[in-house]
Amino acid sequence: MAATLFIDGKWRASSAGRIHEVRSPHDGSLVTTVDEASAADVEDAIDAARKSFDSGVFACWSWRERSELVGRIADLLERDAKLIAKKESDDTGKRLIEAEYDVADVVATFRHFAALGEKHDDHIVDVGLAHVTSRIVSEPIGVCSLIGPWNYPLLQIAWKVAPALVAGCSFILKPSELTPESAIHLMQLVEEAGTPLGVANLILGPGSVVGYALTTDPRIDMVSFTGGLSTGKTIMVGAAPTIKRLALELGGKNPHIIFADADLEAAIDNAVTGAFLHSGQVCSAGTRLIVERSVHDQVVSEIVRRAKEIRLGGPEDLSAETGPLISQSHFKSVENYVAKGVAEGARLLVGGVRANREDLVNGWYFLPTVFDGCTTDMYCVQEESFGPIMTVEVFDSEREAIALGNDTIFGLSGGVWSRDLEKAARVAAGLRHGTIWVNDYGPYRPAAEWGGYKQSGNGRELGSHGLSEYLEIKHIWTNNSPSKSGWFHDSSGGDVQ
Ligand code: TXE
Repeated sequence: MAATLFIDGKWRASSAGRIHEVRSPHDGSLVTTVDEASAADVEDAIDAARKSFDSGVFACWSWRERSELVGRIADLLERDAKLIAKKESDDTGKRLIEAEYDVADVVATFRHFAALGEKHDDHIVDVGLAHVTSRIVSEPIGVCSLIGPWNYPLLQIAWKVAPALVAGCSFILKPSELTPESAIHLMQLVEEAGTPLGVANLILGPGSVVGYALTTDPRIDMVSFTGGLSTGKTIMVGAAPTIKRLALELGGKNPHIIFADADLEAAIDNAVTGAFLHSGQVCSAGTRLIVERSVHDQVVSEIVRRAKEIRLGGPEDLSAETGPLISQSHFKSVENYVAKGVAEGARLLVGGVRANREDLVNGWYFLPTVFDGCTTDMYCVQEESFGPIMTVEVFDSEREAIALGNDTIFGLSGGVWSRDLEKAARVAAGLRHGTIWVNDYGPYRPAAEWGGYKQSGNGRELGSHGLSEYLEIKHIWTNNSPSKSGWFHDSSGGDVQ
């Protein structure tokens, strides 16, 4: 096995000799083995990142030079797209075609930030004094820990690595221990593109082991994390003593509201996709259906019919529409979630159990599941399952639809379906979530900001704000005609001799 930790510009094996096995969620087979970093490796990576940043070796590059670097990485990602998609689909069990779409999105992300960097300029503000030049400059925030999840492994990492590089930061990247392969490949490309030594570092291992130092060490200036809410809270506590900047994307429990006057065929189709694509392992999955009472029966019976027909299958199965859950422990947590839903009185209409098809029984396949008769006080309505579980609630008025959509600690995304665009706009305005789709569900583009209200997180990724997260803003006030301040009345009244 080639060494898989990248520290200070060199590929290294774990200094503790620890190895981690990556297993296929599709059939449990061994995909690969990678190094698992020791505390000493993490220490070295933080040290390398800090030294490279403080030396100014990369921060002194112009915006144009850094943008060109990120553009070169995009070219290399495009060159290796098929190879990376295969690794990503091996690790996650997702369909190869889906992984290929994801890699195309990764390339688009790098191109977006490269273009943004090219356009970046410091600016002068008018402070109302002719003799003063007041310049606002953006500088890299420093050393960043970039921690990613397993559902869209390379894409979520791309949202962090690309802006960090354009901004001129140094970083330590830690992908999920379940899905490390595409991050290793990315780092090879970051190296090939000519990133200075020590700027980009890769640490592998479970968050519970290597995450602590990466999120608490005083030499880290910023943590950008995508993952679970409880991990996010732990990171926030650990980052507090040194007031690190935090960018957190912690998932959601996303309302998908269908009014009776909607284009129901399109709404139902998008409701099915929004909840069950990638088996619900999507932070913005529309798993909380909120439907107007008069069309409830029609909408729900049609969703159930379609949910039964969703075809599950492995990475190479061209007819498959979705794949397995990521791991045994995640599978168990989804099973428990369903059991809780049943116990609290939600009506199980379809699914709720493991897929029993012969070719799937060695993988973590869970059937698309619909719970009807749900109310906001239920666990299954409030908590994220991150599995293929849709809950259904009904509403009778516009005001009630908004209230239900906001009755959650999360605030990542939501959808509204109505042919009355003024009503849809009022509901979109009333929902406290970071992205609202009107008569659509799920698309995003790198040009538009992504992130959550409330406990879905802090800060924004993508758009232009996704770059600002990695910048400090400095104001430089230059007096072009120096004079006395006039505050201190020198008794000698004299000038300096
Ligand atoms: O996430 P974790 P898990 C949600 C989803 C899921 C739940 C738990 O509801 O069921 O989170 O998933 C690293 N310090 N999302 O347990 O543990 C870990 O190694 C620093 C939503 O897999 O949060 C991995 O790299 N890092 C989500 C990353 O955090 C730590 C995507 C995410 O893992 C750490 C994934 C620590 N103390 C899960 N502990 C989304 N927002 O899209 C773990 N990690």
